[in-house]
Amino acid sequence: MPTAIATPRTIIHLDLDAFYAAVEVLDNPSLKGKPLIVGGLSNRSVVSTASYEARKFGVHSAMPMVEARRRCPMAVVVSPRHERYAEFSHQVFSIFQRFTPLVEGLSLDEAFLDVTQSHALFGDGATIATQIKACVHRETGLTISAGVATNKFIAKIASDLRKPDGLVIVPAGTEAQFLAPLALERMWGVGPVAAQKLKALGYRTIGDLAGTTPQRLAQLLGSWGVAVQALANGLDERPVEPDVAAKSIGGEETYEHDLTAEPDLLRALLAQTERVARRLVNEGVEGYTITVKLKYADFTLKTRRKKLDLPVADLDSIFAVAKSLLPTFAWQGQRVRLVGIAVSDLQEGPVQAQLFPDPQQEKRKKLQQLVNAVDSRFGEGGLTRATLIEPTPPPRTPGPTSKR
Ligand code: TTP
Ligand code: MG
Repeated sequence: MPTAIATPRTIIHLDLDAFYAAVEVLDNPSLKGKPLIVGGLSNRSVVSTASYEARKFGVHSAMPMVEARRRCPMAVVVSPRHERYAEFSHQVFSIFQRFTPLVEGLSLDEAFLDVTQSHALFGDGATIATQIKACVHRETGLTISAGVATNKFIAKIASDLRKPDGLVIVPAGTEAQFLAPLALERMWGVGPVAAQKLKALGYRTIGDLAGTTPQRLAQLLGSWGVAVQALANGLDERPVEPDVAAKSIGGEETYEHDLTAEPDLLRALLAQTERVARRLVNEGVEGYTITVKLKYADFTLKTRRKKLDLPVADLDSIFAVAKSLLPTFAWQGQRVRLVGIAVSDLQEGPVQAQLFPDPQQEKRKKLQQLVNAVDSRFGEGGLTRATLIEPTPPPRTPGPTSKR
């Protein structure tokens, strides 16, 4: 009997280029092309990051600010604005989510995506990475580097090789060949001390590590040596583990004709909410935060969000919040080209130990499950509730406050 050969996975590692510095340049274009350092202003601070122009002078993350200024006295120094970076991060991660739910964030600017199941919809790994890079650039102005490979280890090394704005693809079967010439400093788990020790023994490249025995590496590096040897041979089985809490589920659409009337906006919002509610239930999650997003004809993007006391996953609850957020946008007189909604602060649902479950909410959840079942039999939009989009009466109390 022929043995089944497992299809290789497609893993993409993505990492924004000079992230904090790039955001500062977007918000203040006069900084473009200049050496820029982001970090605290006191003498005891360290560098958070430096623009590529400042890196030419030897400035890098974690360097004492005093030393950085000495190396690059003409650099502009700005202090970090974490909330602003989080907003960009949120936007970038919501782009990742369009291509796969399997997104594992490592930091604000870095994630692994497993797109093995996304090929039928979006193409091969290289095509998906290219699309993600284009979306990130078009929608945020940032550049991001990507590595595409059959596992996390190779994808991460690949994304770093051609920074900034890099794209490196390592086809299945070429992993060991790709790694062999690389300096052993690029190895995960080989810190500067271990690297020194290995170099003294004549090891220079990852290929040198691959060629030795696991026993020998275990002697040199301790128990970690066996894993290092497997990695050096391009073997890494670790799965991409999505972080539910950091994730958001969203839907948005750019309309061919700009929307100007409230019923049209509500219809658009409802259509997106239906998609989102369906996905939430399918993925078995519910969320606390609802964000509505409008893009006007002049491309300005506005968002409003509301955090709820209880998580929701059903169409009616999400749409009610979305509808209540609409009056908080100054959309009248604007032409709206894009409408979007997202649910975030997710958790696995439903909540197990709710002391007094809200029967209404339970009912709505059941109804949503039913809608999903009908839709999967009759195609999307099998059931749409027209009553949901009746005109909103003018709010008698001020609308919900927004974070932004
Ligand atoms: P990195 O991805 O390590 O660096 P980077 O995005 O600035 O540059 P590149 O990826 O192109 O090499 O880190 C992401 C952000 O995290 C960075 O912009 C600032 C912050 N950071 C710190 O605050 N301190 C640090 O020591 C590091 C490494 C990063
Ligand atoms: Mg980065």
